[in-house]
Amino acid sequence: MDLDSIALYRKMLTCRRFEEAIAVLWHEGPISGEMHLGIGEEGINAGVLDHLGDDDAVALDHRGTAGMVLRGVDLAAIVKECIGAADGLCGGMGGHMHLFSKGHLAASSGIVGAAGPTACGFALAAQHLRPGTVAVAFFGEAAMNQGMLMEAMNLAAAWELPVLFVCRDNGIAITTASASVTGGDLEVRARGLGVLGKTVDGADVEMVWRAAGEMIDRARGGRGPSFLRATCTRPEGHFLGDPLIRIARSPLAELKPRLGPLASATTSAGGAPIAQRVGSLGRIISMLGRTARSQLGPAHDPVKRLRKRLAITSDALVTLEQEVDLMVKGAVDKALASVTTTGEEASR
Ligand SMILES: Cc1ncc(C[n+]2csc(CCOP(=O)(O)OP(=O)(O)O)c2C)c(N)n1
Repeated sequence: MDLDSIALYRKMLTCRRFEEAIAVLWHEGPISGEMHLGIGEEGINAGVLDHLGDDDAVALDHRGTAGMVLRGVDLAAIVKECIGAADGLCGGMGGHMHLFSKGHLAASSGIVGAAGPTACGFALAAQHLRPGTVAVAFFGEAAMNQGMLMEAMNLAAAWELPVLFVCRDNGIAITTASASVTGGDLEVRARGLGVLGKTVDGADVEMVWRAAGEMIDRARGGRGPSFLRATCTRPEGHFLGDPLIRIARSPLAELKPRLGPLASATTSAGGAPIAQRVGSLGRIISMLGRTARSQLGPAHDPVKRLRKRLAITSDALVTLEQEVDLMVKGAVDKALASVTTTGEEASR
């Protein structure tokens, strides 16, 4: 298969616009609860999933909305699911963290690390029932410290399962710097289990596409599992409304109402020794600085980066972008126009 950068751009932009539309619905109220989006990860999602055919399978995590979009799941059904509508993708009972489509062989789970065993199940079925097909697991770097994912990678190597493990590494698990709780190098860890490992810049979709293509071809040919670690940054942070990102974006406005409570917590009698409290404050401030530097830079945006490199006339680019905007808007409008009952109400 040849690399088609324009087609990849269309896919990435569709994910970006769709997730931006979901964010608007979350801010305006129709979608409630935590919302984890993959804005900033489009290069990884599109670069990997571009290689899959209809009979291949995908296991996603709590950030699986874009994966579902790229598998061709109906956008309006996803919107309705996020809203909790009875006619959503999963009857309105799963929400954005538990999107599932049997027809697309795509399943997600909010349990960190669960994509590993799920993908192994898909890959075992592929090995026996659909030779030549593969399974892909997507997860964050924090999942690499979950036992079940390590067990899944071990079994995948022992049974030579046709599976690709894709680790989207943004360096932070909610508010924990992953380096502070992770031993060694993840690529080396995968190799230690007998799984081929490679690291790429996840903001460079063409680099992801090439690496994933080799690994998926290898799996299709019966040569076993691989692990692709793709670095990325997420301007929205862990979830919409992420306080770390809000403070990193506008420290003065956000910190002002917090200064009083922080000062009294640092100086009040009792509790941890003062030195320890001051040390904790220092760690919070350095975490904010690191977040601002690492997550918010324009250079990390995979969509903008590819757009600059496209060999396309400006008229054709405008047309492509208008088509994507219209398609996403049409799907969201369609979903909103027909929402009546929530899944919860229907099940009562
Ligand atoms: C087994 C399990 N432990 C803890 C959680 C709570 N939790 C939800 S997301 C998350 C961090 C995940 O970080 P990572 O895997 O790196 O993915 P990211 O959110 O950065 O994409 C945690 C700890 C969970 N959902 N499941």
